[in-house]
Amino acid sequence: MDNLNGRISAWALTTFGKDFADCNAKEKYIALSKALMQDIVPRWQATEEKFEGRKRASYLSAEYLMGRALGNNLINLGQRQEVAEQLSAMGVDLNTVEQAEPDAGLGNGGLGRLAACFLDSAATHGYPLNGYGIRYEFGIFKQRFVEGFQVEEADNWLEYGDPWSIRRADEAVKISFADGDVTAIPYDTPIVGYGGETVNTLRLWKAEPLEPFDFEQFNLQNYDRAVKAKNNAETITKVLYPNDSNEKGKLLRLKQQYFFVSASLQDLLAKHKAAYGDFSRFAELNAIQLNDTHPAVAIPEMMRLLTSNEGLTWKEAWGLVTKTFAYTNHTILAEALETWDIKLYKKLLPAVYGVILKINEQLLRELKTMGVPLADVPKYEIIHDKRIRMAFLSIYGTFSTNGVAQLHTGLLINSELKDWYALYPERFNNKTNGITQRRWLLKANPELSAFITELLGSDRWITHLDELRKLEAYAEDPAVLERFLEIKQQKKYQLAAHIMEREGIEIDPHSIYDIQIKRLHEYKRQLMNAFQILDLYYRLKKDKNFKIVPRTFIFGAKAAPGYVRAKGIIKFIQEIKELVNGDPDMAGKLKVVFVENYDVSYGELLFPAADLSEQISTAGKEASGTGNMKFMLNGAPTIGTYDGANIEIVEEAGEENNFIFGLRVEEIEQIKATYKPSAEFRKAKGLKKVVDSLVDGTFSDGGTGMFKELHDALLLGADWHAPDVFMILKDFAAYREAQQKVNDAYLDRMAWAKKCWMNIAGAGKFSSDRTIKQYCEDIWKC
Ligand code: GL9
Repeated sequence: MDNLNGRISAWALTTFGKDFADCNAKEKYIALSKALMQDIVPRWQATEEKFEGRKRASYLSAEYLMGRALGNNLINLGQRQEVAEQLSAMGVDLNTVEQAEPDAGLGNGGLGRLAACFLDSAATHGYPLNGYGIRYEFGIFKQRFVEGFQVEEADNWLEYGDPWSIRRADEAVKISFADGDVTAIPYDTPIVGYGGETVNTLRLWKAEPLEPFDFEQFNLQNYDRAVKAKNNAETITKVLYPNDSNEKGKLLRLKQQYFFVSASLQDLLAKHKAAYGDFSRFAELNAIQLNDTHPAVAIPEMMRLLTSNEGLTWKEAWGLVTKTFAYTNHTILAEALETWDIKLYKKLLPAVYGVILKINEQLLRELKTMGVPLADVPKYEIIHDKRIRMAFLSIYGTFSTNGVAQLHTGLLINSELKDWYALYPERFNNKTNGITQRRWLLKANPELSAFITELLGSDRWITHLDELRKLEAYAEDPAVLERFLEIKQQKKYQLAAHIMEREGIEIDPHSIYDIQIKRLHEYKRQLMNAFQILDLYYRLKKDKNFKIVPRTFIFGAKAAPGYVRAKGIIKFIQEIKELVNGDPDMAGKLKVVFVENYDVSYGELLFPAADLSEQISTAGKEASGTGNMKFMLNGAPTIGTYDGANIEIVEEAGEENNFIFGLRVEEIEQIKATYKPSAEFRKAKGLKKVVDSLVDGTFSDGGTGMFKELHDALLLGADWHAPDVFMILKDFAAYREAQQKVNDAYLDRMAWAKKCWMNIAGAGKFSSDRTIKQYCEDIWKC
């Protein structure tokens, strides 16, 4: 970077009132990032020019789980090495500065992180894709453990300011709710593609009052009332709803959805109109992707804007909407399919509700002309039982509906949405998820990256991940496998040091690192993993001659604050951790770690260090998964079920290089009506003892009753649900056996290394570059 010293000094001086040398790490991070922005903004402006007049895609998403930006931007600009050296000459360590950046955690998990990977891939490959979303003042909560219980704290990520975003007050728009109007202020963040050629935009909206405060009330000394409108407005974008998959009936959540959707559409329409005068070319020049149903209100809102504000006829507007919008479905969990009580819509968005009614009426007419029998009509109604079915609105109002892995799309077509598939088969398609190799290999694992580049004689894999297939040629090469194992060992040492520092737990760097990191959810079956660990503990206790390869089980997971059962599972794992780690007999054999506050940055340390990737969801429940791909790319075999993208992963890497077990979707379908968990309980070795531990006094849940509740949910059922709906007890024996196979396979060092290597070689398909190219070519046509 030209004149780095001068630039960062100037930023330190004018932002913090001190010399760069006197700044703390957070301030140094801000000064350096601001200096970097001076290089980024001109490229950003040039990109804007480059794409003028071309078709653009807009990604509408309530979540973007970006993580840190500094290291990523330095890498994508090709400046990391140079800047590190320049800083080092000033006595400053770049790593320390990078780590001072707070994660931008504006998402819950996979869905938000997918959006972040997509932005990186689109910018890298020169696709005109911009993101639209919400600038939450507080992102996903910070997790702390107090006596093994999860406690949530506010994530004040903006405390020192955000050097990457630019507030554009001149492009503010007005958003109207029945209870008052607010202003939406855009904050633009540059998305720098690898190579720095294309810089796209992530535009996040912040809610503010129309007037900063009410002077009249202030003069009357009614200070609370003077700022009431301000507080009401700012509440809209105050905090991310910390829920995985579902959020039921919250007025504020509806406000958030409508707020960012209306702002984004107004923005797109105004810009188009300014350039072209009318909307006759809008669909030709715009594609809008709905990231799940969270932004589905875009469909009626666009109709409203075009018909009421722009004077288009209903028919013209509908044609335009259904040529512009496309929808991605990310889950088939019944409780996650969003519906809204019509009362909320009527109260908050009466005009939009009126449009939804009309859309529903139009659908019913269309069903009639298509010859759908009257008896089948209720199956399709968008408004049904006094609720709005957002997935149905999304399918009907778009030209494309996609699932996120082959199995998932198949389930949508054949069961979950089969009625809609019968109506519009041409709308349905699959786009298997992917991840960006720039963050998840190049940045997170520079050691392995350098080795791959050396072997391939080129770094083309950084933008063309299929190149990894050529690594298969080295799968039997002992020198190559040795080098791989050395690198893996290095990453394991690094993680061990971090875990020592952050969690205060010493782990054996030569043990198997067996890692399950993802949101805490019953269907992901962290509880089954916990049972298996406890079973292993009891077996080791009972039989002193039972030999295993030392194993470190690592968990990372946040539970939605209101999800009591998930919190009970966290506490249960923590209790097992205390038992195992506190038992001297387990030294050199078993260790359990639950990392606090698992987030994107922690993930960057965990994925590269893993020996085993836990992907053990109940078949049919995990739409895709993307963590599974991050492990694979870093050379960790999967122990997992035939679910989501796991199926495609073993297709690419070879079943013999992974540990697949358990019931398949079809088998579950067959047995679920007659399934009796208590029978399994008696049959499967070791199972009774570990399940009983929930209620026999082995552990304490601090008197909360959580463990008894977990136990009963498995054996008796609860909340009108059948017992053990996620078939933990049914799959336990198969899982235990698969874990034994892992142990045995690990004993053969070279054979193990080969499995890891074949996973890396097969990871090419799972680049989000491939996914985004498919969206571009098949859906957006941009
Ligand atoms: C999810 C699915 O559950 C995952 O299987 C999928 O990989 C991602 C991205 O497509 O989407 N859907 C969903 O609601 N979440 C997902 O992770 N949940 C969160 O993001 C918390």
